[in-house]
Amino acid sequence: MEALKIYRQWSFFCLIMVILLWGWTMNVEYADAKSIIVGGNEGWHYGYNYDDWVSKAGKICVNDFLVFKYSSPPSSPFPHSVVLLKNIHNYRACILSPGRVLAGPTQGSGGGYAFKLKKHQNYCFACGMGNATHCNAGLMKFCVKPKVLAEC
Ligand SMILES: [Cu+2]
Repeated sequence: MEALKIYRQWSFFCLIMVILLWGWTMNVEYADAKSIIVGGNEGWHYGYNYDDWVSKAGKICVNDFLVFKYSSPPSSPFPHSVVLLKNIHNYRACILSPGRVLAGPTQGSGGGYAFKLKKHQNYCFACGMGNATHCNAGLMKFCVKPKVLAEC
């Protein structure tokens, strides 16, 4: 009888530990997700060095959101967009066409356009406007590889 009682107490203890551990790991996975405004106070505009910005942006992690903020055409004569480039070669040469347009000129106003970094992989972004001049001369391009959660 005594052995059964100890066994029951022990299994109850184990169950509680599993629940606590599960709660803790879930917390680790979701509590740290941040929204990072691309360019900080500068936002997403022509002539700001986004390679430089991303190198100083601090830890960018899997599940974080990158938020692109830029004004819409009526209030801004220089519309912007957000393109997810196909690879790092296309980033270097500003080749936009095989990329995917994530947000058009009207999607950067208000809270901005948020993109979730779901995986531990390289993501390269550029502005798709002006026949790639915003990407080339305007420096509106950068790549980021979000850190795995264990490193965040
Ligand atoms: Cu642009």
